[in-house]
Amino acid sequence: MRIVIVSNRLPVSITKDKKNNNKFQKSAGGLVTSIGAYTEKMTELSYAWVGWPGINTTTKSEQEEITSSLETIHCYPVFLTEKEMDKFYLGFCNRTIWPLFHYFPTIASFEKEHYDIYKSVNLKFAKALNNIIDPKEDIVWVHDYHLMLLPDLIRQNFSDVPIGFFLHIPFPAYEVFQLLPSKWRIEILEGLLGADLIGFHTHEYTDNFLRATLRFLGLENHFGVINNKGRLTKVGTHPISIDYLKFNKTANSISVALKAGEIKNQFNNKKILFSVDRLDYTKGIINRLLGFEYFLDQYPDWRERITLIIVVVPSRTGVYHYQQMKKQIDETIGRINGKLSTVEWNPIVYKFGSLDFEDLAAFYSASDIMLVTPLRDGMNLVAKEYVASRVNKDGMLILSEMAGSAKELLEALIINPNSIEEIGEAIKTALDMPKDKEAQIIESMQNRISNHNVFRWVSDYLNELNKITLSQKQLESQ
Ligand code: GDG
Repeated sequence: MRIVIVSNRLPVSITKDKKNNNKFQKSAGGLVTSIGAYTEKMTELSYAWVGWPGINTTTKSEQEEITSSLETIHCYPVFLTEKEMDKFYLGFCNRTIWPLFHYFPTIASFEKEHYDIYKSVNLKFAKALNNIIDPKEDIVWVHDYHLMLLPDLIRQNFSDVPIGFFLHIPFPAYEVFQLLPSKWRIEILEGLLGADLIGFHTHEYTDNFLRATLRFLGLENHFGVINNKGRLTKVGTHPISIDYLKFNKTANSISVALKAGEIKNQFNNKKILFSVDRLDYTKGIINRLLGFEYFLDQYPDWRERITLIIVVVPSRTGVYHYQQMKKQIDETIGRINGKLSTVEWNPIVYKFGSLDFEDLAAFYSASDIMLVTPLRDGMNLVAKEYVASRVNKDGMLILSEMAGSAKELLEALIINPNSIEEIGEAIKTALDMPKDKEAQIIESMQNRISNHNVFRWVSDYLNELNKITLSQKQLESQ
């Protein structure tokens, strides 16, 4: 059996070094962290990964060269033109679906040309897969909102191959999904129903999808199974997770412990609040900064005794709202630091860039409080990674109720990210929390994540996919 993973981006991106040679760079983001943790452990030939290689304009010979070098790591590139990247990726994916599915309808655009190119790029992926899929050996697993039409396009060419689909972002409530023009929303639902199993992070997203299929396609479900003209699709909740041991062991390693010690010394053993996310208006970065400012205004005794370290990883910088968000973050940090800094202290230390894995682990280790405040987030892996990294069972997680992970990490300090006051007060509660209570909370969350780690997520998902394909065969033999 081989798993063919299909996602918009490959787990590695091709970049050019100074001598114009191709080099591989690990792609960023939650999808690659989670699926990559699984593929790293897989044996050769047991998987293939299909996606965009991160580079646009290349000649035919360059494409051939990239294709053969990627083949050595089981990756198969789908090349996109600049126009496709503009209208498909920056356009329909990130100006229509992303804002809409994260409940930002007022900034979503609905341009027909973007949708037309979204369709043609999904078709391009389907054509590429015709040369890759072996229907006797393969299971196909399509990921995320960029490729929602793909399951049905694959199904048209391969009637029996098992197809899974997983959505990494929320599936919105019926009234929000309804904002998509009717032809598009129907095609999207039908596209997804080409899969045997459609997975979501939470029961709410699953229910939203089932309601949409009932209202827009008139399809009932029986315990999550939809029978669409004799073809069964199971719709289920499969909350994604992390490689728990990797984070826990890295945090326990000598090199990371030393780095964490250096960070604490650098900040003179002040309390450290930490946050890290991709640049995104969904992540609630401004409210987090305002929550910290509220805390320092309400509890001035804490000034000069606490620092917020905030890391923002560049993302989608070609989209207007991301450029605006970056400007707003820079200005808000400048304003708060300008207002409160002293000769010896800056309340906020800000990095716009990414950290290497060991540095990220060291910051998780060195931080007394982790702030995760998205306005909306499918799951949020950072919250789970912080908990897994607390080897001494201390520290505290402040977590937005709008993140899928809040459904699992119930013991964290759960806040509503639209309330600056709640964020600020939660910082105070975390600082005042007795050590034994911290230990109880962290341990309980660790137990849950270590049991339900990313490997369990994959195996549960694949078992469920297997079950539904068997039911389909039984139905066909009746
Ligand atoms: C999407 C959904 C869902 C971040 N900065 C650095 C870094 N990261 C890594 C984190 C984490 C990942 O990127 C981010 O994952 P999230 O889940 O927090 O967020 P998205 O990228 O928006 O992911 C999300 C996820 O898919 C999975 O389904 O949870 O809701 O939006 O793993 O560690 N890694 C390193 N340096 C950084 O600076 N090394």
